[in-house]
Amino acid sequence: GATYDVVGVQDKWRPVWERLDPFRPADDGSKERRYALTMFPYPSGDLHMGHAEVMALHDVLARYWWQKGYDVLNPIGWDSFGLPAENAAIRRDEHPATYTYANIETQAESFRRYAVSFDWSRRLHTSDPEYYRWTQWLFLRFREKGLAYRKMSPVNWCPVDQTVLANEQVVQGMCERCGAEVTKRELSQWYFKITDYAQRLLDDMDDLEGTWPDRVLAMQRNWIGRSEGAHVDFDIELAGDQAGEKRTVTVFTTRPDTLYGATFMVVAADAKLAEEVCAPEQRAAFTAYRDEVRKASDIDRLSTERPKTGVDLGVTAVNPVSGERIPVWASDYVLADYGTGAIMAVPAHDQRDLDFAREMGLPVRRVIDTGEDNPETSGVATSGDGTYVSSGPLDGLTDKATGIARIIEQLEADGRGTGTVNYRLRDWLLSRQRFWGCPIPIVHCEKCGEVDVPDDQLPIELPDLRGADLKPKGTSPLAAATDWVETTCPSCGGEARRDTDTMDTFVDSSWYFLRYCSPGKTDGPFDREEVGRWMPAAQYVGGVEHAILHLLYSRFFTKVLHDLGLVDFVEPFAALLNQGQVINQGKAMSKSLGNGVDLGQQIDAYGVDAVRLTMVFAGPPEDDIDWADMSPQGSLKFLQRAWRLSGDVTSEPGTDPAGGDVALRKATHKTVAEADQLLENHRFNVVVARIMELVNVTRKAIDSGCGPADPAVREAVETVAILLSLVAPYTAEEMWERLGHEPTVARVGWPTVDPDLLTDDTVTAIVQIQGKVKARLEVSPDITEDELEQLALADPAVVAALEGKQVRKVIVRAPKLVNVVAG
Ligand code: ANZ
Ligand code: ZN
Repeated sequence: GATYDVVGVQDKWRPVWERLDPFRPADDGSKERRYALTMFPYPSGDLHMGHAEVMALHDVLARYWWQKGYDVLNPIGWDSFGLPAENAAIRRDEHPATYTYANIETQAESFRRYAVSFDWSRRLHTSDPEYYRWTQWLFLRFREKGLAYRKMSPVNWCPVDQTVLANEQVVQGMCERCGAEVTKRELSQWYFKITDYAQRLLDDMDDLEGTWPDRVLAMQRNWIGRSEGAHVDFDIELAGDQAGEKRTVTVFTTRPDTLYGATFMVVAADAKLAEEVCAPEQRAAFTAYRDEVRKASDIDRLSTERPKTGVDLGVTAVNPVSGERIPVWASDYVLADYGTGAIMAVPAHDQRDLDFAREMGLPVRRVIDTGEDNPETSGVATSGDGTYVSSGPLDGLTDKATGIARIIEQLEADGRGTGTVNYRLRDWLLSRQRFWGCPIPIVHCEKCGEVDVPDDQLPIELPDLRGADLKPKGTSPLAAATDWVETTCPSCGGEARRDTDTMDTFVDSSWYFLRYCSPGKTDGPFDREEVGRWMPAAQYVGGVEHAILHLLYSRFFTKVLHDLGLVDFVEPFAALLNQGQVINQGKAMSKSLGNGVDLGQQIDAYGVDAVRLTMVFAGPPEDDIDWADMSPQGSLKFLQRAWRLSGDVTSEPGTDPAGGDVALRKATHKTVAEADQLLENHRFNVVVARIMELVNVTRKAIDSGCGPADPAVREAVETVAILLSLVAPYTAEEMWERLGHEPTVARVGWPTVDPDLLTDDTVTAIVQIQGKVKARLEVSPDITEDELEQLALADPAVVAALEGKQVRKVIVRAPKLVNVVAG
């Protein structure tokens, strides 16, 4: 018979779909709305297997929602600013814009061929001036709220990319992008005050429980890092020409109840404080030490493995509850930008303090007796519960919570401290010394300082710089565009200079999902009402690598926009699905391993539908897919089998299925009902398995059952086409046409399930005698009570059990239970 031409059907249907444009939401309120959002791509190269997977999974859901009768918003755009494109452009000696927009066209073409059900009319690129105009506008609104500010501080610096990095972009002390070891630099940079939102970012996660992966919620909680504890004030008695003076230093501790065990204080070596309190005779040693420390990464510094180093600052601090005098040291294991940058060291109950004490010969005093060996001799700090000792008023207590509460009470009464909450989260450093990003809309004026660019002068467009050297040199390439940099101050009209840094691209991606709701809006970033109709997005699909970067930033943006009165909700994404990775031979695909799989080649060999089907069928969406274990060839064979069914149907379109073969009808209706449940629970792979089963049952019915003219066959094959439209749109459309219908099958609607056809053929009835199960009978679900009683009493096992007994009573609950009372 005819063979199925995979490539031919792709060329045939693409133009038809482009003409029909079937995936534009009506947005008129006639149907319930659903926003299907997928993480937009970076335009660095063509699409790869990872994109193919996420798009296949995402599209199952979007197409399912269309079939279910929702009004679906499924937009696409490009996260088109950023380092990867800029670096690639430098390597190729091209302008980043040339490279970026060429890649976008390539990717867009690939997405269309891959037949993702996007609404192309909403397409956006974050590097378009009409988009970044509003990124700049939002920055200015943040600034008005005091949520965007500039400060001088030591920042993460990537020596290869020659730019600063956010904390979130430093992974194990390395640059997230290039892997270089990150160092510190003292620079004046722009920040977003995400720390103001730490508690709300935590609290609102309760609403995401169950619809976001636990893993992502745990990572965000950990990143925000809430610690309850206390601020405790110690007075430092200064030395040298400051002798006789006191300086109050506050420490952050999670264990104020161990205050009587504090035997020394440690100040971060790179904090200003260390330099300020250092005694003159220790200054030389201190300065040498600090310069060494500046080179190390935070991860190394916090490691318990690392040998402890430090310098005695030559001054003493006074314990606020005991009056005891303790030495003050500087060390690198205390971080300058966590807590207050100073700690009270309790070596008996904190291992890092104990290691330091032993290294430096400082005293150790146990204040909680846990029954374990004394840390002073064992070298092992104890952190568990026990009885307070050598702790003044706490002595004899055994409850930690009470101990903490009592000390905080006392500190607060004496004005020497307060209970407090500390967060690990730092403000979001957003300036980058690179060209290909959104310019920061600020002008620096000698007289007026930092001046906002007025809204009506936005966008501040990037200077062309075509032909200029964009290689990173540690200052922004924008600084070289003299004509662009030199401007007039919007406030006083005098000479001024533009800010030459650009924004982190995570700023661009923190609000793109809002812009999709109001494409082309020219008098604002988005329309509050339009956004309110679609948001929060019903489902966001994307990689877990964004757990603490993009997903945290987007949540923060949404909350700020809420507080600015620009949106009515506080969380952007109601549900989140993290797909697994596509790997090959058990390993992540990489150039060096030579195990990369080329998506284009796979599509050329097996067709789009087989690749999509393979991705969906591989397993639960969250699991990794090892391409080496997959069989796109097998997927293609299945699609051919399904397609062949559509050529065998001999009844006319519109034939009433009633009266058709009941067994086949039942199989069809059961498949639809199950698929519904499975799709709601994201068990897409099982849906494919069910479609395969239905194809097999239908093939049997045609060849050796009711035959191709039976109306149940048409019903079954049409159902296969509709279900397949979620996964294999080309094959489904081709089948639909062969069945005598007009395109497009993607919008015909979900098949109606007849509940009468969902009943099983038999049910299991249980026969009990005196409450004990004696027999199980397979009976018709419509069996009458009399029939069931007769069947039960005739069953051999029941007859045997009743031998010699008299049946006193029979209770029948058809079709499931017969209870016999005998004696
Ligand atoms: C005394 C103490 C006794 C502590 C004890 C712990 C156990 P988390 O939970 O991570 O917030 N610390 C405070 N600021 C620090 C800094 N800038 N660099 C390094 N360590 C710092 O940890 C809080 C605890 O880490 C604080 O409580 C402090 O040590 C230390 F048995 O104070 B603790
Ligand atoms: Zn001015």
